[in-house]
Amino acid sequence: MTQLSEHLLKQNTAPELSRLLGHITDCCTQIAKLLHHGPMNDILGMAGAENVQGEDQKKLDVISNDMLKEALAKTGLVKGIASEEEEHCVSCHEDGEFLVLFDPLDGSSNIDINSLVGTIFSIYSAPEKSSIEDADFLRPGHEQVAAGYVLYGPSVILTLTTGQGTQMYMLDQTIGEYVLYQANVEIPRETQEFAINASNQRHWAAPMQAYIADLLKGKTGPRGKNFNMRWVAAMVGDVHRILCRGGIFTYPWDKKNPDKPGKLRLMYEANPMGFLVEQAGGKAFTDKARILDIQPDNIHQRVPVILGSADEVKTCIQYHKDI
Ligand code: AFP
Repeated sequence: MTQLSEHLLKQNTAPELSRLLGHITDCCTQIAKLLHHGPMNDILGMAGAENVQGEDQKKLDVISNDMLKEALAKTGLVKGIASEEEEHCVSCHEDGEFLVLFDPLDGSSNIDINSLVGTIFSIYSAPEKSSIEDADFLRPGHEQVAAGYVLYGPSVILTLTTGQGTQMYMLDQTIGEYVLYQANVEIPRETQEFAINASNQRHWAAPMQAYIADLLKGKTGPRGKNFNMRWVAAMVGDVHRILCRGGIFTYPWDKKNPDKPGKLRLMYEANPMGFLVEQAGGKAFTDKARILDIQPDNIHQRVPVILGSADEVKTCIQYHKDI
C-alpha cells in the first residue's frame, strides 16, 4: 500500500507542499481521535458563541479550529490562515510559502447524532510580502495549489488534489498513516441521483423549481428516467458520495435569505470541492459561472453551488439559461 508521502513524491509534488499536507493530515488524524471519543470527553454540544457568519458554534468547531490553527502556525510553512471560525485571516510565519483556508468541521450539526462530518482545506501559494491581510486571500479557485477534505466516517478518508487528478487515501489506524486506495477518481458523466435540501423547495427560484420538478417526474417525465435522492447535511459527505458513484449536489440561492447569494462559503467549501470535482472529471458551477473562476470579494463570501456529474450539471445550468 502506498503511503501519502510516497505517493506525493511519485507525483513530483514540491517537498514543502508535501510537508504541509503531512502536517494538515496529521492534525486531522488528531481531530478524528477526538471525535471517536466525543461523548466521553464532554466535547459534544454548543460552545455558547456564534461565529462570524452568525451561526452557533459547537464545542468541536472551536476545538478543531484551534487545533488546525496551532498545527499550521508551528510548521513555518504557512504565512497565514483563514477559517470559517475566524472573522479575519490570522498571520502565522512571515517566510511561510502558503496560505491555507479551511472549514475545520463541516457539517457540525451532525456531530451530536454521530453522523458524517469532515475538515475541508484549500491551499494557495503566499504572496511575497511579510505581513498578510484578508485581501491577500481573495484569489480565484483556479489558483489553488492543492485542496482536499478529511471525512470522519466509518473510515477516515482523505480526498486530495494537487492538480494531478483526485486521489483518495484511507487512514490506516494501525500505523497512523494515510494509504492510497483510489487513484484518479472519475465521476461518471451521467447520474440518476441528486442531493438538495428539499425543505427549502418553496423558496427556490423558478429554474431550480423546474429542474427538480422534472427529476421527480421520473421515467415518464421529460428526463425519461427515475432519480434517487440523498442529503447528508454535510457537504463533505455529499461530495464524497458523488466522487464515489456520481450524482448532482446543489445548494441554490433561496428567497428565505434573499440578501445572501447562497448558503455555502466560496473559499473554504465551494472552491476546494470544485477543484476536487473538476479534477475527477465533474463540473462545479454557481447558477451562472464556473466556481473556480469567481473573483472573491470577501473571505466568507457565499455562493450558490451546483456540482457533480458533468452532463447533469450542464442540464441543470441549461434550466437556468432557459427560464
Ligand atoms: P456547517 O459547516 O456550519 O456545519 O454547515 C454545513 C453546511 O454548510 C454544508 O456542509 C451542508 O451541505 C449544509 O450546510 C447543510 O445545510 P442545511 O442544514 O440547510 O441542510
